[in-house]
Amino acid sequence: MAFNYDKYLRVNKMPTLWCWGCGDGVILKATIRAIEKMGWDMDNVCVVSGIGCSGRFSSYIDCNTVHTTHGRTVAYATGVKLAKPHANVIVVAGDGDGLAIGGNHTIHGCRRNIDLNFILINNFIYGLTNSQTSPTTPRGFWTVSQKNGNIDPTFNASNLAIGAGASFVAREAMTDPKKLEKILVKAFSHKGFSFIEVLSNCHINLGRKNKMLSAMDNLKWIDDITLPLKKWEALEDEVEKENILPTGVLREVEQEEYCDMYKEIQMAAQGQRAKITQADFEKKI
Ligand SMILES: Cc1ncc(C[n+]2csc(CCOP(=O)(O)OP(=O)(O)O)c2C)c(N)n1
Repeated sequence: MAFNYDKYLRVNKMPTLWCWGCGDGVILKATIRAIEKMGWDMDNVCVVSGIGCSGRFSSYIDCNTVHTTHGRTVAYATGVKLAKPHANVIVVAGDGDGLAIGGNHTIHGCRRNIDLNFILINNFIYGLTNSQTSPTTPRGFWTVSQKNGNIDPTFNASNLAIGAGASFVAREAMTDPKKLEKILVKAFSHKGFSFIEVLSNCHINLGRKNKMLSAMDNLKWIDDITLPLKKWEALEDEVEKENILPTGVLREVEQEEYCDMYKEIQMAAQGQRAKITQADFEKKI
């Protein structure tokens, strides 16, 4: 039977503003399918997204949504999760939103290990604003801000998340939506900060300006620069290894979760307050 996406979408907002062939739609569908697999009640799901093409995520999915300011997704989502620890919170950010202007928030979300599901849509460029260099733009690529080719070294986003302490880190390409759905289910099932780097295409603002003339060329390029983790580990040539991105679960560990620790502090503080009598209070002043 055909999957009923309408149940999860704000159909009155359709069609989306995304360009034809954009990976964002594939990622939205994979996310919805993963939510269905989790059996989550949409009234208990909150999607927080930033600014950018990826930021439109929260406009189209039908649940509690926050379309926040550029780069501030993790800050808002942290507030939501602390206020409603039982909510399932999904954060969606582009590589510019999550690694440039919001890079600071991202690393501290990872460090705190707060139970958020952070989907970083890495299309290697600032898509919405027409092709400025992002922290993941490959070296040598044409961008509107570096017309002679990008000279900035690139971030390996997943390695950054591992370094910052995220307890679940995975990378997958949207070229394989079924695999992506499975990884999202794993990430959603994990307690702690789940960082999922999803490689996606932007054939309009990255591809066609860098000799990938169609969406398919851009997707093929993504497949060319990725390998499943086991195959990547078996690569012997170190230079090749450095230029290929491994996909799959890259880190999965159990670590103390932030809301749990926060709850303990809250309870301790309330207990202390209960012990203070009116007489103590009067004595102090
Ligand atoms: C404070 C602030 N600075 C800059 C902008 C302009 N701006 C909007 S989206 C964007 C970049 C989006 O790129 P990315 O996060 O990679 O998302 P994509 O559009 O590729 O999904 C920028 C610079 C803004 N809206 N707010």
